[in-house]
Amino acid sequence: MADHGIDGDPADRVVEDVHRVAEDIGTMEIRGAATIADAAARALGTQAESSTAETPAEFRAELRAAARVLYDTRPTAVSLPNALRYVLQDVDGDTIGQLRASVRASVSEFCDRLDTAQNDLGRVGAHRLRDGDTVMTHCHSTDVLACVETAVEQGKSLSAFVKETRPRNQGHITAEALSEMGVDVTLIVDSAARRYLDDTDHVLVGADSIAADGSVINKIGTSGLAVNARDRGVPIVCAAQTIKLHPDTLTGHIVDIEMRDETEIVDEATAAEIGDPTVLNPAFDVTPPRYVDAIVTERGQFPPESIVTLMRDLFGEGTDEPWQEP
Ligand code: RUB
Repeated sequence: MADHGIDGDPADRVVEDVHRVAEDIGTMEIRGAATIADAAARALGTQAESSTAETPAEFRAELRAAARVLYDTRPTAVSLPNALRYVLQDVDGDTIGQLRASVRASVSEFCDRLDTAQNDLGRVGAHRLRDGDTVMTHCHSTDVLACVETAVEQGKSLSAFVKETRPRNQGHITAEALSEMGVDVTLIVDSAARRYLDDTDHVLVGADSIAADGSVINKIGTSGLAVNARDRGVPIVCAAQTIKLHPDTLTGHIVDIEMRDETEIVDEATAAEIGDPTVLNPAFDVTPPRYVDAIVTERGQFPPESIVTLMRDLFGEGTDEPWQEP
């Protein structure tokens, strides 16, 4: 019997499906902040449904262990811990059946809210887009796509410069999605962005995290694009549901920027041919608020510097980590 009153290590009872989701997040089979949040919440639901715990204490410990497996996958998108927090904070009941039902309800409520928030955000963001406008995108953001899709549904005809977004080429996913919506898509290499900004009406990017000072943490290359857009006088808008607000930055926490494997940039044989240089592969960067015109959320549009007020309303002054052992 362990100190916390349960048999064995709860980590050993995290179900295979949760490990699979964690693996898919780590390898980016599941990617993008909103999609990661949805998958993580559902994985906690799977853990609850599959649990063979014999006591409520065991059940709760297993759930926390599953959350830790998911939490440890990727560090930058705050939607992941925010999703885990949402599901874990209200696990309520005296029996395993009640606890399971409580998790089921929280997961379903969370995923519904995520969908609703994205639709609402899409309607807010679509107001910025006019018939005939051209947007420029970076990476693949479902929040950005929601804005464009709503505008298209409103009958607006749009064109897009889509940056391919090295090294993983998420721009290809964006290009396909925009084409399916009927947007006229032009794919460009990342370094061609400045060349085409003079033909662009809006730069639209998503976010993995928004810091309390209004900084936008998003796919590497966002900050360079924003600086260029400001120089060319093109507004840069970040579409980000409030689940992307990083509550820990209210208390001075710095958002951890994920460093990914160098083989995403250059394979081992090519690296050897070119003298085995040091390769650095940061997945995200930080765009200071002075380069961002607006953050579009499901609660409306905000100048980045004012986002702290919304963050405080939603999260209070700080957060806990309910996946840690009490
Ligand atoms: C994805 C990325 C996206 C945000 C927002 O990075 O930077 O812009 O996650 O996406 P990666 P969404 O491909 O490394 O996960 O709007 O879908 O939440």
